[in-house]
Amino acid sequence: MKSSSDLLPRARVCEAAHEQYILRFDDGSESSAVPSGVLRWDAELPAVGDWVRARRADADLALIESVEARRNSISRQRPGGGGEQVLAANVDLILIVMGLDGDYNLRRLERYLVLAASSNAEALAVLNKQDLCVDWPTRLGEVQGLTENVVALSAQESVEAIRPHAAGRTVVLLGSSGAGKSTITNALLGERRQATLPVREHDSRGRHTTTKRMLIELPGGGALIDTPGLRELALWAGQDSVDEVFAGIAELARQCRFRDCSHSGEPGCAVVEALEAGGLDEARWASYQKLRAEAKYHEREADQRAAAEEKRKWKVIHKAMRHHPKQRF
Ligand SMILES: Nc1nc2c(ncn2[C@@H]2O[C@H](COP(=O)(O)OP(=O)(O)O)[C@@H](O)[C@H]2O)c(=O)[nH]1
Ligand SMILES: [Mg+2]
Ligand SMILES: [Zn+2]
Repeated sequence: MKSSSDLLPRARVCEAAHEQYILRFDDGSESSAVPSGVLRWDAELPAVGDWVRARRADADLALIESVEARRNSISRQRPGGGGEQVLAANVDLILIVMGLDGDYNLRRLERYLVLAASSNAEALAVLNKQDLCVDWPTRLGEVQGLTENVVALSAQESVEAIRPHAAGRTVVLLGSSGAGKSTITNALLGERRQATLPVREHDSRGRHTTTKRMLIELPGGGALIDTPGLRELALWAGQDSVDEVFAGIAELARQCRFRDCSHSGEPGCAVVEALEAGGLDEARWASYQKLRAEAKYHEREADQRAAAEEKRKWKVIHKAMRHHPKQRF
């Protein structure tokens, strides 16, 4: 359906914080922006990566009137449990950046892979700081056991392994603070746009040099979204996304004798057999169960939330009908 806002200039959200936005218009100009009153009423506020229509209020302020339907979005559970937080919208590729120093953690990588699976964006694991890890081939092999899409590199030397994946696409960089996201961003841009800071020696942890999510256009098409490290990454994903990432394990668990096997000692349990035979890694199995339980909890919560929202909508409609009995809805 065409609406009047379709006639307004189109722009992409480059930054979003506390209802303050930076937009980049199709003509290349940039402007600060705030949501219009109508949009605020709509509740679904834009996120970085969204395409919007905006009215220029004056030389350096625009009013966002509408948000285009998202192709996809990357979301987590808002820290503190307040529902969905969209980290980025309309994303083609997620670079999961992990340092080959103390940052290296397969369990965290699995969590990111589930996040990617639930967003329907492609994921590429980037093992960075190859120069700091003599044993990097072993780690590369470990990660290849989780996903086929992985590259190992030193962002300080070359990011050419990433370039063909990023060309012409919207790419979001996720990973711990200090993993090298801003270094990769700068290298892909060919300029030092994002500030970077050394990590602490003893635990490889970075400081939050990048303080907000920010979309930056790539020369030759495409865009990068650099992000601060996420301290918390509670899943906004269903159990099917977990099964997608752990395809082999999900398949194995379906081979137990009893369909509702809890894998805790029933006869004919394919999981216990595989654990005993050494074909299934204990840590990976534990990780699967943990993420599966978290996703199940999320599904239940999302259902309750949807039911509450439905109820609220009908309440508003009934109220309006009482006040305007002649009006049709
Ligand atoms: N040795 C080494 N250090 C790197 C590499 N890539 C990034 N760093 C350093 O790691 C630190 C954190 O990088 P930064 O890009 O700010 O990480 P971010 O927090 O993920 O954006 C900086 O001091 C970078 O210079 C690499 O490939 N090798
Ligand atoms: Mg950074
Ligand atoms: Zn079983």
